[in-house]
Amino acid sequence: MAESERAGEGKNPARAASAALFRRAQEVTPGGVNSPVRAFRGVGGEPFFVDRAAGARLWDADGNEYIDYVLSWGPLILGHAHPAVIAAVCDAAGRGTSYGAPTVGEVELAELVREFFPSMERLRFVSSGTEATMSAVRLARGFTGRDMILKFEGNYHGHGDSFLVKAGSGVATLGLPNSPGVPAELSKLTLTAPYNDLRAVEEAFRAFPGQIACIIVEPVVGNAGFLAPDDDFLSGLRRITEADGSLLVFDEVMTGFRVAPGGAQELFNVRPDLTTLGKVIGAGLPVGAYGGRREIMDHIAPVGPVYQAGTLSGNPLAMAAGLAQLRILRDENPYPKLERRTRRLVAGLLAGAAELGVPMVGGSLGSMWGVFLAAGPVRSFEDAQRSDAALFQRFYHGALRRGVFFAPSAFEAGFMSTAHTDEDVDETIQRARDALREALA
Ligand code: HOZ
Repeated sequence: MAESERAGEGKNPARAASAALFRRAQEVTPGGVNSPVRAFRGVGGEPFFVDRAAGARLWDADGNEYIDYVLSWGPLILGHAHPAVIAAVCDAAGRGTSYGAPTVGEVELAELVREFFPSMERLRFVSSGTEATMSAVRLARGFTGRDMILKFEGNYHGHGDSFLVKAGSGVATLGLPNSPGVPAELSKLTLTAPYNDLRAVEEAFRAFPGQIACIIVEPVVGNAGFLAPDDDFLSGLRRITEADGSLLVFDEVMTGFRVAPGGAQELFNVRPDLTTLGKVIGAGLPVGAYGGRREIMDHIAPVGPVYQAGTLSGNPLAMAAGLAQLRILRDENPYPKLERRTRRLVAGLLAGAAELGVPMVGGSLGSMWGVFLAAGPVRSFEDAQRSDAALFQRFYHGALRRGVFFAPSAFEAGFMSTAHTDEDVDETIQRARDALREALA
């Protein structure tokens, strides 16, 4: 496509229907959204409202088309509305939407998840990633008899009370270091350390020996932008927790089935005590899971005394969707192709920035990726906060006007699906370069 034609794609698309919906939504919902990052406060302007999606694409209420790299914040590895997933959901729905009693789908999905994640010797389904992390931490506390936990700055583990201390994702996007409503006494039990800083972790364990129930970590961070662990970081956490009798919890809500089929624990060969997973095991339907060593999981009711329950846990529609997606991932192994395509995207974005003289760094693992408009290496949340927020906002809207939907915050990762083609990726690189050129002007 000629450059003059491409420039036309930068014109403001009509968004009257989205604007009207956003006005209506704000009358009934705080900020007009049901999850804060969606409100676009991280990039300014207003969100579009989605009408439908298929494969790698979304269409908004005004009919504008976007190549989607948010993918419902990760779970849609096969893209939107994959025929096998839709067929499985429709078939399950025809047999009832919820029973509050066990089904074969729960057993089959648990067995399949364990094939990918052997460290999850026993696992329990819940309804969201937040529920999974809250339950895992309760279990860690119940198992060890300790109250403190340690998390990392810029890591986000859902909106459970214990996690809203120096958290990433929407908490970072809105600049809310701690949330009112969380009792100070509870926040005091959450210690924090900079990501990739083993010395800080060692100091915390020296200060509170035998008192920290667990370390919970995004082994590859997706909620402060994309941050990869240093070579010795995850194995260092394993060593420190083991020495202290504390548990290591990998929050693989974002990384599970993404950075490798078996998540970061497979990629980095570190076996956590507990793992949490999210919507990916339901192909985007509301589901999560936590699991780990058998003797720890046996502390959960009804076997043990740590209580956790839910009517929608193991919901039959979510189980059916998850089984459809994970069976395809197991049988077709799209991972090498996904990884190559994700690398192609990041390399193209970096090359475009370099051509324009814009400092940008970035990377990917498997089909999870991210870039920062920053010069130096970005290894921590503090580094991530040094990226150029004003330029990111202009770049973001330029890309959106050109039909590319990146996450509306500098503190979120991007994703790739099997539905994205090389042509989609090349088109994205070109449009992003045009958006960056415009943002500089
Ligand atoms: N906090 C989520 C991403 N890390 C965003 C959830 C949403 O808005 O759907």
